[in-house]
Amino acid sequence: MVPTITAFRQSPDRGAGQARDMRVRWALEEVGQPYEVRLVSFSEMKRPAHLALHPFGQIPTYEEGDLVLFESGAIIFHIAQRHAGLLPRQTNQRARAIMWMFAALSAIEPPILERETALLLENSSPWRDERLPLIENHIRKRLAELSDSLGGCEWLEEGFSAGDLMMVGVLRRLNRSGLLSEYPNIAAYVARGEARPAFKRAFAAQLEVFTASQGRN
Ligand code: GTB
Repeated sequence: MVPTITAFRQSPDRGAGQARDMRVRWALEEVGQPYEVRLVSFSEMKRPAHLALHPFGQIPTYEEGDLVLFESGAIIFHIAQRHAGLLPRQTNQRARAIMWMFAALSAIEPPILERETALLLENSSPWRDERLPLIENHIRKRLAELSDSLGGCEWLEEGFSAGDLMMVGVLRRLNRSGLLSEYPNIAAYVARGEARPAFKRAFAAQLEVFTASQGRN
């Protein structure tokens, strides 16, 4: 059964592939699973039909027969469990790959989101200039720790896994921040992820949505 995911009809990132459908597309491309995409506008996301799929009125969602999922982490975990290619078969290696998925979402992504909030929503707030360096230092601390963990390895564990997909998906939100280049092995790790053919196919697909939306305007 071909799953259907949802994505922004008009992504505010103008095709930079920063919305979270990008990670789901990437996972589907890695395992070779074709998928369909239903595009939704911001107002459609808050209507009952979409809220029935996603209680918080967001993208991405994932529908596969009777199964409806939201939360990119849960969706990617499901894809990785259902198809070969993103999680090792060996129990302990599999557990460690899953651990990195959680680490990406719960240890690395939160300060990155705080930074985006400070830049986008609190830019004219009086506390912005004091808060931003604190957040960026928190991010640096996490990147330094991750850099030590990765060392000179290609991926976080033995081979590329859903843990790397999630980690690269999260880290690339910093692509334009200048922070990644302070940690050359992390910058190279993100570039390795983005160089994967499956990533490129997913990126091209979401960019196509943006390009088409420009043609409609
Ligand atoms: N924890 C959820 C998950 O991982 O799936 C978070 C889902 C989420 O934040 N979805 C966002 C959304 O639907 C889109 S990805 N927002 C609409 C709303 O809440 O009303 C977040 C996002 C949006 C835009 C950019 N950008 O423009 O760069 C980047 C990331």
